[in-house]
Amino acid sequence: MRRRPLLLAGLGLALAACGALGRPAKGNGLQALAAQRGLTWGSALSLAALDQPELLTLIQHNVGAITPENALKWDATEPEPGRFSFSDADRQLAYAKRNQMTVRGHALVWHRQLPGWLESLEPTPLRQALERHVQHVASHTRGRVISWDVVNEPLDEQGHGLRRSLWLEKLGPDYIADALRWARQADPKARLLINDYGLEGDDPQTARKRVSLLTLIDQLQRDGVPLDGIGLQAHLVAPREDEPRFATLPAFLQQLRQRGLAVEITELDVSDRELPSATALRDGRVAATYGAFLRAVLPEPALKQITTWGLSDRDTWLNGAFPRSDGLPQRPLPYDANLQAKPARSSIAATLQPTEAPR
Ligand code: 9MR
Repeated sequence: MRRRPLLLAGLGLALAACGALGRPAKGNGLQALAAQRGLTWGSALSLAALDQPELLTLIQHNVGAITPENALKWDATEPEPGRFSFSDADRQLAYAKRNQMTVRGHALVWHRQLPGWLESLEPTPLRQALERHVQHVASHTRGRVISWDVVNEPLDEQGHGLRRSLWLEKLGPDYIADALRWARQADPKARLLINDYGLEGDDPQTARKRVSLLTLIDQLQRDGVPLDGIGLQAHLVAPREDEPRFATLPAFLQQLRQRGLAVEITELDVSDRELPSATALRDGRVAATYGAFLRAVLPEPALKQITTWGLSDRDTWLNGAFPRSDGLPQRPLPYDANLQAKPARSSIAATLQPTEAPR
């Protein structure tokens, strides 16, 4: 137990279980297990979930934080210039408050889910629109969002520096520093993050993307830009042949910590799209991938929270984006589409137990 002695961890669990830490930590729910390690366990929350009482029961049992899956994105919050709309987001924030959950804000600046009017703007009005958007949205949620994905997916997918998005093409690289500064002005207490994917594996492309990120961080820090942490989305793929490994991840997390940054796992799921059809085989390999990933990240003291991108397979985005070749629905999350716990859930719970991987 690196962070604190076992006795204190036990006290933390007791406090968490009786709600003294301000978050629900019911019995053997994932939040209760994560709280023993000083971590928060979260899930993305879809709008549809709010109308599914059985799913909500499961969420309340397992989750201490939610991330509105789509309701805080630009197309939802500012569909027309200067006309802001928070009805969906506010329903989700109210749900979190009622259930003593914290909220992750996602996302202030991204290259997707943008309203059409934005894309035709010239650089000067585009920068003004970005400032107004960041200031307005982050002010609206001030005090209700614990951490913000201020800039989402700014890195080039192949690891060649920054992504050539609308933002980079029209505003140049300063849009990242600007957005972080505006977010800090609007909500001084929220943890401000850059969030991206493809940073977890051991392959050369991941290695390049990590260098791009560290280069960006170093530049921002030299310029005194407010940046509190990095979000690793962790959209993982269960490997077909090899055992899942995350051999290089701990050293990368350490590089982030050495820069004074917090780390959050923000969109964890494990795609089974490369695996054969048999359910038991898929579930086993997905579970093993969760276990291996958590064993790599849990010892890292900079880690603050872990969020899965949905809790049950009925919520996953993966069937639309990466359909399996056999047409079967994917099984990437801790619970199946009928809300039954899967081996992934057992693997997560076992790995969170303090005896499994002391930190
Ligand atoms: O889960 C989200 C899905 O409902 C949306 O249709 C999709 C649109 O781009 O975005 C999904 O969430 C993404 C997240 O915002 C950023 N990282 C990748 C996620 C999966 O695509």
